[in-house]
Amino acid sequence: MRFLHTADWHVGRQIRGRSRAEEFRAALGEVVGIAVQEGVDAVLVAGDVYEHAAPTPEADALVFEAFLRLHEAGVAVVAIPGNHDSAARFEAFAGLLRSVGVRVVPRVRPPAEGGIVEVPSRSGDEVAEVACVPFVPERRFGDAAALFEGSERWFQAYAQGMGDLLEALAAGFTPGRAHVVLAHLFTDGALVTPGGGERELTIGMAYAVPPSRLPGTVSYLALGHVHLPQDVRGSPAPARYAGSLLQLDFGEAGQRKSVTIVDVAPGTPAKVREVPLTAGRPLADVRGTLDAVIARGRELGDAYIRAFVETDGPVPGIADRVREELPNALDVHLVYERPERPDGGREPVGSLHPRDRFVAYHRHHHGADPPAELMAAFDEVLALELEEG
Ligand SMILES: [Mn+2]
Repeated sequence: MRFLHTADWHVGRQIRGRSRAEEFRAALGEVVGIAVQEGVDAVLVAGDVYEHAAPTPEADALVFEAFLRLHEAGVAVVAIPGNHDSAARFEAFAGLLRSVGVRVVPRVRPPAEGGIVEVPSRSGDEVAEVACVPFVPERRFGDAAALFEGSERWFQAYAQGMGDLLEALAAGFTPGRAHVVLAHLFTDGALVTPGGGERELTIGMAYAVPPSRLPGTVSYLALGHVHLPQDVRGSPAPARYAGSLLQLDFGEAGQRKSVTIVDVAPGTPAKVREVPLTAGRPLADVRGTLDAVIARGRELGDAYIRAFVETDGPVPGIADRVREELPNALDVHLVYERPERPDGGREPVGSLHPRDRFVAYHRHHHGADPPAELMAAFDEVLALELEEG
């Protein structure tokens, strides 16, 4: 049987306040087109369908349109919520969506209680099984006692718990059928950017499952959560992050997006193939003098641009100038030598209090401390934020 594996749609995401609805419409249209052209039996959506837990009607319309078009083409869908989605909302829609061939598994369930979904082939003579692991919030794995045992222990408990959960689900498969796992989770060592780098090591990501704990008896693991399309290194069975539909932010600038076509058969590892997506507008970093940035920006057509303009010091109005010339320039930063700190070191931004981090941010981007009224507004927002926890 053949599946199309996609993930991390994040429908409803904007960029610097600009709508990307048309790009989502085009990219989802591309996904439907590939599913039809490849003659897949089902599309697997590995979570983060929406950007927000309470999506706008516009985002809903885009997702429902894609589901409906797949249904009309005779392609089934299996979908799970990611950390951006509301499981409760998915639960509310599950029955309705089922009537258009979309199987939603909103929460982790034992195999016999809906945790494993049967997917018949379009020809009707085969059935594959898809074990579903929606995103499990980290806090669910930390009971009160774990809170007092230090964070390392807690992360280990998460990895252990997720490993056990995957094993228990895999044990529920019916022998003689093709077995697939559909999960929204982070695996140890996944690359957030093509070269890896410091973004790999943010706090949330310590809640990772070691690839060696993924079940080795399945044909394929269709994963979501990491936006760079990639195979999972060190997994005992073929496993892959399909990646997002669009370059969602400048951290994903230049990334090639794709869907994965997966051929599965009982008892054998899947054959996996990447099909590129081209619908979204590219995101690009442009660096140089004012003239060079403008010239390069013009060459980039409809790409969203983050500009780094090299100057000798602060130049009032230069950002407006760049935006006038390049309507797609979303961020404009000035790059010039800052006076060194007395101790000659760089500011360890990651370890500072939010207030100090904001000051460091402002100094970095504007070459000066924030004005008093801005600081007062920041304090007000910070106080609210702390109150809400
Ligand atoms: Mn995501």
